[in-house]
Amino acid sequence: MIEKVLEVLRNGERFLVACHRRPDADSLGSALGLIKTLRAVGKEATLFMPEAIPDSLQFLMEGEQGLAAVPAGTRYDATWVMDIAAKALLPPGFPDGEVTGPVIIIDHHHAHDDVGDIVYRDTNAAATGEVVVQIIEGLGLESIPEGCATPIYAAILSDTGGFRYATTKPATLRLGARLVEAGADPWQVAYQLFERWKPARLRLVSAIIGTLEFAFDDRVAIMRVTREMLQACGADDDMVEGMVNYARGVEGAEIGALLWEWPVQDAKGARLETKISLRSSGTTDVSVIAAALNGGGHRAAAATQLDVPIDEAEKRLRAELAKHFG
Ligand SMILES: [Mn+2]
Repeated sequence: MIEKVLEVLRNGERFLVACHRRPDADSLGSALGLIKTLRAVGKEATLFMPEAIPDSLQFLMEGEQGLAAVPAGTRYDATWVMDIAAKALLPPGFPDGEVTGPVIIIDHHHAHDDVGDIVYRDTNAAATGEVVVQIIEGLGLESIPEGCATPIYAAILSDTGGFRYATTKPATLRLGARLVEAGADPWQVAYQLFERWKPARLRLVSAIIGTLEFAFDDRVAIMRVTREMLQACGADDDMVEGMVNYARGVEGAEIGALLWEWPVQDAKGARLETKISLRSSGTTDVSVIAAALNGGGHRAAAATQLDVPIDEAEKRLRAELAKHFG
């Protein structure tokens, strides 16, 4: 199937490369890795970036400018979307088919709905960044192209939690070594992604941990974050990333859950919906629970968003968990 992707790559000249909505290190790192790879083989490649890039990922940009909107009249031979599991995660303002050309999905999630004309998902890959290396190899390039090592290393480091998750295979570590040999700096990337916190984020950690509750004989740890908490801490939504891991980290907890109040403004009006992040410490497949609540993800990490206030979302989550733990 990667052959089909390589064929579009070889035949096209101008490409647009996008991330999923609210880009993370894997999505942005793999997008930048692909862009540099495309340029290394003489193609034109542009990043589509209609959203603000989180502070912790700015170091990956290295002077790269993303397009907030595609200029009128522009047409691409194909558009790539990196690390996207569902249509709802396309970035805001994603251009229509006349502008994008065929949409190519490069990903490693078990998808629950399909988006894209050509889809290449390697669910064995620890990160979409790993799939970009498959493309580099598929092109027959001898070495990692200039500028690719750091973004791809960041993609893999982030999605494996620093080479710690069960998705970390010998090949993942070997690839990490190759990327370091090609110029990625392990401490600099780890510092930017994991070790550099604003005071507001630490206040938020404290507030979120303050909501910790246990359910089902302590097998599930549940936390929440509200708009009020964010405001009181002077924190923003980007700072919530990764917080759910504190719940998973409680000894004895098989599942960590975070309920997150999420403002929505659409035809139905302004309201607060609830995002739910789920993490498994190993025994339970949280993608099954997320799927039952209309979401998706992996065995160890899954999520959904419910169009109800946070208390109602918690009730629904607990009802679903009761089927597994009740
Ligand atoms: Mn990913």
